[in-house]
Amino acid sequence: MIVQRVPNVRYYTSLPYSKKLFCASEEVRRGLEEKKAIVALETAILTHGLPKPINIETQFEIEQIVRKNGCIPATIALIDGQIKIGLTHEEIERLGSTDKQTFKASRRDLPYLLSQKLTAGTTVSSTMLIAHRLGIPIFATGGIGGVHRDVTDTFDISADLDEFGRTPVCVVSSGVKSILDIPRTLEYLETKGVGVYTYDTTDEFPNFFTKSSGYRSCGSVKTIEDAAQLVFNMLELNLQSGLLLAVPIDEEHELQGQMINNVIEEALDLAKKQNIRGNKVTPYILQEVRRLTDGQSIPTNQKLIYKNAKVAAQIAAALSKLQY
Ligand code: PSU
Ligand code: MN
Repeated sequence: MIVQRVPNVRYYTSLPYSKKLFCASEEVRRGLEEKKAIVALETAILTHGLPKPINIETQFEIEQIVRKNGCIPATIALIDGQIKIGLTHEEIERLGSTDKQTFKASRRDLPYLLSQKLTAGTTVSSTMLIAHRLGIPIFATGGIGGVHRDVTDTFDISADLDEFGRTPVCVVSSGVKSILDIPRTLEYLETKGVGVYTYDTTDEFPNFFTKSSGYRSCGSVKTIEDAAQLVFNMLELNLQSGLLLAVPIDEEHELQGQMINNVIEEALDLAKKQNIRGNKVTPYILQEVRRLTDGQSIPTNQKLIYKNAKVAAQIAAALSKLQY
């Protein structure tokens, strides 16, 4: 049966978006016109999540994986006051190697950073928003932001979560970072009407550095075809809210559970003592986790992103076959 297209499902339309502020690479532009499979990628991992020069290598590898699986990578960042979609190697190197602290662009920061002609890595919230403006419904990353464990004192809830509530993009990630409060994050997503599914044989919600958190997602998605159908339905229903597809890390790359939990506790404690606030919290904790694990968290972080990129690309390829 042919389902009637919903006219305002953005994926199907070539959108009018500000040519002044948005600049897609030739490859992405052509991909969009020809309705090729595209995977959006964020750059806050590059500017704030991983240390130099591993961050740059990792970004190149993620793009390679997306290509190998038949899709176009659309890496998104703010460069000199423009939103770039599809970066050159030079732009990735520049973003990943600037010495002075590069900006971290969340949804709220976009108008200001653009007005000041600045350069910034985009977080999950701003990357979702930009991907959606262009009609790209699949986005791969490591972990999304969420409700912080000390939320009752700090009110720290990532803007990523509200973005899921209002932007129809499927984010493929290893769940939320385990530095966060997982049950509260899941509750918050439920309130926002966001479906959370595990790409595995069970509905166990992953724990970023390890496979299981002890909490459950809304269900399990066992095949790429099912995942593509899920995204297709999100678009056809014109839900105007997103989906989180959580992909657990492969067992051979997991970190040891007790060790990583202790390290996270210590990093959180340090952040509190140093009075780290606002958008500095997540980068600070990730950096301390790296230091306290003697860098052991890095290969795990890379491996999970690579797996997410592969799964996202396979879903995007399958989704492009469902569209007509
Ligand atoms: N996951 C990682 N590393 C990161 C991030 C997520 O493994 O650097 C970034 C993402 O870009 C996410 C952001 O959107 O951290 C969340 O920041 P905050 O908690 O300040 O909202
Ligand atoms: Mn925050």
